Amino acid sequence: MAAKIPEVTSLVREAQTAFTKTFGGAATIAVSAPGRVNIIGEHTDYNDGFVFPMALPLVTVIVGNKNESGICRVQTLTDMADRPLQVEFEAPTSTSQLTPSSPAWANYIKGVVAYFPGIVSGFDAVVTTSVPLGGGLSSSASLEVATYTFLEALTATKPTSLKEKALVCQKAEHKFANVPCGIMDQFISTMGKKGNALLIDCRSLESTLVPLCDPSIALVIINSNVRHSLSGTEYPTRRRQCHQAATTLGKNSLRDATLSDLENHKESLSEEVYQRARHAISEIQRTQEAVDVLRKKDYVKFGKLMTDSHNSLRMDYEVSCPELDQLVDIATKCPGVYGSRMTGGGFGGCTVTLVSCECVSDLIAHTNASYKGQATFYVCQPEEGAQVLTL
Ligand code: GAF
Repeated sequence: MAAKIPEVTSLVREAQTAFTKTFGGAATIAVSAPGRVNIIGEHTDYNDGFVFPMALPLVTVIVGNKNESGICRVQTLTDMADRPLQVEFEAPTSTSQLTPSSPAWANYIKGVVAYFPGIVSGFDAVVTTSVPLGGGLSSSASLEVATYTFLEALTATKPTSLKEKALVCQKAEHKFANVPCGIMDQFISTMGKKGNALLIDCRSLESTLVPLCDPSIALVIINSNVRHSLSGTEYPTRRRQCHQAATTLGKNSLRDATLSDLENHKESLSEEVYQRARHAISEIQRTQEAVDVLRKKDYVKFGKLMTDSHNSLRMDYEVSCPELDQLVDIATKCPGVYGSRMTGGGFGGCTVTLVSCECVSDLIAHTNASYKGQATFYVCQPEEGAQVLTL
């Protein structure tokens, strides 16, 4: 069976109850920011390429209030590996600068507080989330964007643009979590639109809504429940290899390169760097082609491009893992499945599968029967980006 996704209102209620218990009184501000699934265009954002994510009904919620103490006090209801689950830090002033410290979960919040373009005085807040942690569905970005949205409501400061908001959240992740991520996750969590996926040009930061509301198809997200993390060396190494390939090809980024440019420089690149570049260049092309065929409702071609993307991530980019490969393998053998791929940074987390609507339960049954681990299933429609909620 597909997992039941908690209603936003029930997350808010749970956070409100905890707020009253911990801080007293009732929170007057509530915000939410979604996780995302990337449908195609993986490891292309930091190559100035295209990505095609949608916002999920899985969200991070923050409720809270201003306080008069100059201290920011935050409690999380999520059972994080790193403790404590409640932190306090001084609101930044010219004399107190924030720096990352333990516990790690609080750094995503501190980073956004540090770079927020308004004056943050003290606040009390409770955070909760339905985005699975380490599931490759952007729990980190949803926490950053929820924090920014909370601070907007707290201080009545609006960003000059939603792009600026996404960029501040990305900077928080770079500087406070030490992950040199691209812009995709913060962008979609900020700008997602119900009923639409978003084709994002990660060079110009222009985006195009692509309606995704055909009742004959479904996108099924399958969590391998293998925890992934971007904080190791693999992600930065991939980024560096792409940069190295672009430099050798005489390009600003791999967005400007073609596969024949790559072939012409093959001798000057190590086999590994050549493969990384082949993934990035072909994936940027695949993403544009995929959106073209999706607009024509050619799900067969779209699905093939999804599966090609997975194979490229597996063989050339080497960011998949046996569990994700097994899930894709099972899915692509199921009747009614158009295509399937890993989604997000890789090394664990989720797959995304495009399947004809009437075959969803067969896909779930086949996966449960054959997958070596314990999978979780989400059948999702595209949702709105971050919002202030009415209490
Ligand atoms: C992670 C990063 F945060 C994104 O910026 C993106 O690079 C993705 O991995 C891979 O496509 O989610």
